[in-house]
Amino acid sequence: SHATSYRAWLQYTFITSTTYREQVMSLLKEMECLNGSDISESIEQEWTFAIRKMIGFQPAVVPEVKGNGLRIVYVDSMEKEAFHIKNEDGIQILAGGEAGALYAVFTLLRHIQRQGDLHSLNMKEKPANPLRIINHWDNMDGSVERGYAGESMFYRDDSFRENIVRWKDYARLLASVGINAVSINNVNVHKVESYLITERYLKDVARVADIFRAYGIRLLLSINYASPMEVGGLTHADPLEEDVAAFWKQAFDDVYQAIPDFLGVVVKADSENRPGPFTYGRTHAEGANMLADAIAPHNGIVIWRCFVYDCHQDWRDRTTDRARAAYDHFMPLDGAFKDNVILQIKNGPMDFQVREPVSPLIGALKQTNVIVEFQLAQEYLGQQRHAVYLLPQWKEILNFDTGHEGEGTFVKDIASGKTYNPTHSGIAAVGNLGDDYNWTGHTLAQVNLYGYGRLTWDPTLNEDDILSEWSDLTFGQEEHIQQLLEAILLPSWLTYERYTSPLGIGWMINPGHHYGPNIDGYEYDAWGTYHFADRNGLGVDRTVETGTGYTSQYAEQNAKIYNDPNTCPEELLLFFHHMPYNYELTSGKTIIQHIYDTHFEGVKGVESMVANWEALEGKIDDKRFSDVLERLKHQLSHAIEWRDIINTYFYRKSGIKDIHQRKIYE
Ligand code: GCW
Repeated sequence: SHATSYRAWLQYTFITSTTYREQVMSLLKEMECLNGSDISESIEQEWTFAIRKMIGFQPAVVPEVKGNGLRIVYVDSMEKEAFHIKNEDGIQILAGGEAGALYAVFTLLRHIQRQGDLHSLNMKEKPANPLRIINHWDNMDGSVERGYAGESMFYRDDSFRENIVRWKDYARLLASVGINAVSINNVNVHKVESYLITERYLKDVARVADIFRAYGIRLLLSINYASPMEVGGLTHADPLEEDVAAFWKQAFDDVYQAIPDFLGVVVKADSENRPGPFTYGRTHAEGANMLADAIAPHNGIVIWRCFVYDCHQDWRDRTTDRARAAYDHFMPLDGAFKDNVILQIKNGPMDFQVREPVSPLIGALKQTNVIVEFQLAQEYLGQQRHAVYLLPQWKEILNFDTGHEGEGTFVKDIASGKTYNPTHSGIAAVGNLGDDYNWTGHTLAQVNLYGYGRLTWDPTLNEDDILSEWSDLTFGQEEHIQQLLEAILLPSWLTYERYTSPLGIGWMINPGHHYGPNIDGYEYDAWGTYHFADRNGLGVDRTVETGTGYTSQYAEQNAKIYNDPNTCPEELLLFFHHMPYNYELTSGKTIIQHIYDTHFEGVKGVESMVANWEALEGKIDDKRFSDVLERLKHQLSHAIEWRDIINTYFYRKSGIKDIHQRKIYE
């Protein structure tokens, strides 16, 4: 009974329409075989397996398709990952390379599962983003940092697991939505993981790479900046010293010896107490460029994360602003990084909160390769116990106009490379997977992985269409099911926002594990995440005149809008301004009344999620039905906890009553 959950959106459910099946049988009874490479084998396997399951016959793989059948033709003039599926003298896939053909096959299978028309086929696609990455935060002891779906699927007890089938199924899931790169260890690289780039583990890493390679996915490893000392036995890790450079050169030679198409490394340096070039008085550029030079002979890349801020702040100090940090650190280095270095920037300036403005670094860096980082793991969004469909949030971010090259400088075009034409660019996301039977803990969290892939492939897809695709593929093509899932998931991000922290303020969660409400949990802590609520109001003053000046990091137009509470988008009002409780919003409500109202509404929202899910009983398999129901019920009780704690807290602070006299505990 775990199998349906495990198959996620690759169910390949038997199609009951005889007419449609007969059509597929006649048009696609054979497939012309390919050249026998790893990817070719995957293509043939995926195609024949899925057709057999959906249609009930096994298409023959033949040297030459004579009549009707599927033919794959490689076209030199097309880009490697691009394809064109058409019905002209039979169904043909034109592709720029094997990866393109693989993506085409998955696209066609999706089309067939949804009983799409096969006569007028004409699908011409190529990915918008060159790099479409999942970052795992897996540790070799088997734990996953911010993992909410069981243990690591890669490691246990400081060794690689014998998990070939699962790795392959994972690769299939990823390739089916166009992901082309994966890093398999936590960016916080501890002692044991530092040895992943050495003989001790390279054979195992290569085994994973082999499996992924057959699905067009390239491997990345996170590295420890102090490895020259911890692994190499040197006394320092100064990037400008020759012995350090030599250590890395040798390390990369070894890695490429084992994995010739290794993509590169991910580095978290001088961030949250991790080692980095600062120790030696070197800049991020000096630190990254040394690695870039060492890996360049193998055409590797260095992905350097920008999550750098003062994590030993003093809450008494109102001038230091964590939100400013990434821009302050990296903006002066624009243009100083080598061509094979890419800066990976979190979508917001803080840390994956339910609502943040877009990071001001995105768009501002014009001469530097950039990757935008999202988080599929719902660290601050209910940890995959709450159902939150993340696509609406990502769409908003990707469609944000940074204004750096005039009107219309959208985040999605910066990520895709369209705006500045960099050597490398794309999108990465922290994964939400583990070894749970359903991959993502919450079965509905599968939609975020699916949607992430689809959106990085084509950021112009909208969240509704992605959701209906996913729902058809995952739960069957029934309108009623789809409508209920839409009712549950489309508003779920806003619902989550309503019952948690208001108007862009963020945080208000329990320190450490980050689950559940704790309004003052971080208020007097060192992490720079404050709300500054007092008896008159709350919010962080980030204006130029009286605050931290953060607003000035945006292009002029945005800076102006954010700097003024009257023009600041209200959902971000408290991110940028400290405002009185009785300030009137455009809705005519005061801030305090808005807080009360949204918290009552948020709980109502979850109530209807539960009711809508209950209406699915008997329409989907019992296992998925009851597992999700259990989580939704937990979400409801937890939303009530959030509502009551937030409402009581602000009632006590402000002394202002709810005008509707609902129950607020005193
Ligand atoms: O979101 C924070 C997490 C840390 C994480 C860090 C990062 C891997 O709380 O657990 O460390 O971000 O992105 O590096």
